[in-house]
Amino acid sequence: MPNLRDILGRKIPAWATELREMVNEHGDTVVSEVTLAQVYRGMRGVKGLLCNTSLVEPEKGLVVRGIPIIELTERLPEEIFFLLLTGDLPDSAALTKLQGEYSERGEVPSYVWDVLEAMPVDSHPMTMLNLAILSMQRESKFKKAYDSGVKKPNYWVSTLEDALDLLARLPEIAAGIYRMRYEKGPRIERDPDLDWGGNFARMLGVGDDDPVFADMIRFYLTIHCDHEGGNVSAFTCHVVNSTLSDLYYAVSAGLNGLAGPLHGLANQECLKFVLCTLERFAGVPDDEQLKEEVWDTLHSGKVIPGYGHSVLRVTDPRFEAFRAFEMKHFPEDPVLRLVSRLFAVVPDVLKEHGKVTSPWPNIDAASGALLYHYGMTEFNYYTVLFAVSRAMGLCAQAVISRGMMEPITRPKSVETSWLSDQI
Ligand code: NMX
Ligand code: MLT
Repeated sequence: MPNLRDILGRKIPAWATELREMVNEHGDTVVSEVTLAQVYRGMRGVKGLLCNTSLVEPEKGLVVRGIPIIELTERLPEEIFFLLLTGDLPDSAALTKLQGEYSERGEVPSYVWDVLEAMPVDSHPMTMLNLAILSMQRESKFKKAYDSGVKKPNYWVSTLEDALDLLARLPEIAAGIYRMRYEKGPRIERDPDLDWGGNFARMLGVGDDDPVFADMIRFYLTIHCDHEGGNVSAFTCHVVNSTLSDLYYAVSAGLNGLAGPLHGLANQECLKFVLCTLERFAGVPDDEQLKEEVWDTLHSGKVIPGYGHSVLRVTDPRFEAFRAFEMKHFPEDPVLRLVSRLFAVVPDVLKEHGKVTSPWPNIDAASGALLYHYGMTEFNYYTVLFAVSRAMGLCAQAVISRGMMEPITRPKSVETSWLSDQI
């Protein structure tokens, strides 16, 4: 039965050749222009990056290898990783093979726990996760292969090895952080016969073995998998990977970006906002009170977490998928009811406010309600769950980028005086 390495071994050379021929023949074709405003505004909309794992369409949202995310929500995260990497969903034999790889590689080295235990007890869980990842850098198979002189067309092979090792271990590390950081008792051992998400749910020790909780974790891991190449975590990972740093460096760099409140940390900020509002009004406020609350937040100079997006111009389909899951399983939950009321109120307020390009909710507006419902009330942990999932996209992008033999990323910067000379 072919494994991922065999499958990619057939596909990657063909992808790389196609790209190289296109660049050789049409390298001077102009594909994007840059305005002066875009130089300042975070290169928004500039098409200057290659990413084949997924695409975010402003009016449609995330499309993974041609498939809208909404059609993938019942797939296992392992299937999604396979899809991101190869462009195809695995058949059951290929899925079993990948799950077997995870199972074989899943043991977390004991020094990782030593590192985590040595950290101050109030460390943010994202700091713990990233330090755990970095601590394993010494095991990088890419680093060893590079040092022993492996050739460029084969860089992706040991990068894939690193990706599989890292992804196999992440659920146990992330669950261990949850139990350690919030004093939930000893770590729970993984079950080598369980799937990646099911094992994560088991090791968190939440949800009293409720099968819906495990399904929720699988769903959560599937839906946060990737969001093309330009978001901060993917872009950062790509840049670091392009220096031939190994995946441990590159993924932790990317996830450090995810830990910002304008990116993945927005899920924690959103739940914090919801809980503060529930507390202030001793329950779900009416829409007028809520409007006032949203205006107060805006007037204080803060953003409304979970709303707005740099690319999307519609409600994020991932938000809709979360809401559908929540409405199906626990429609009466007060946190969820407030998330619904915010959805009814915030877009109009943001439109009236007049600053935001897109007033619609993104994934982070809904994801925390689910976790909270299951008793995961420690909202500063939520970005770790996002990170475990997003590591799939970062890893898949990095493997393919190595396969395509992309050079070091190095755009040109300019001075303000140069900009003013262009006017
Ligand atoms: N609340 C208040 N102001 C906002 C919001 C918001 N939710 N969204 C954008 N703005 C402001 C933004 O700060 C900017 O102000 P200024 O001109 O003073 O700098 C202005 O509106 C224009 O920004 P946009 O062009 O609409 O958005 P941009 O592409 O710069 O930023 C986000 C996109 C997602 C960073 C921004 O919408 C935001 O800060 N949202 C809240 C945080 C959030 O939900 N982040 C999660 C994104 C998804 N993820 O998981 O990573
Ligand atoms: C993401 O999932 O990475 C976010 O929606 C942010 C983005 O795409 O810019």
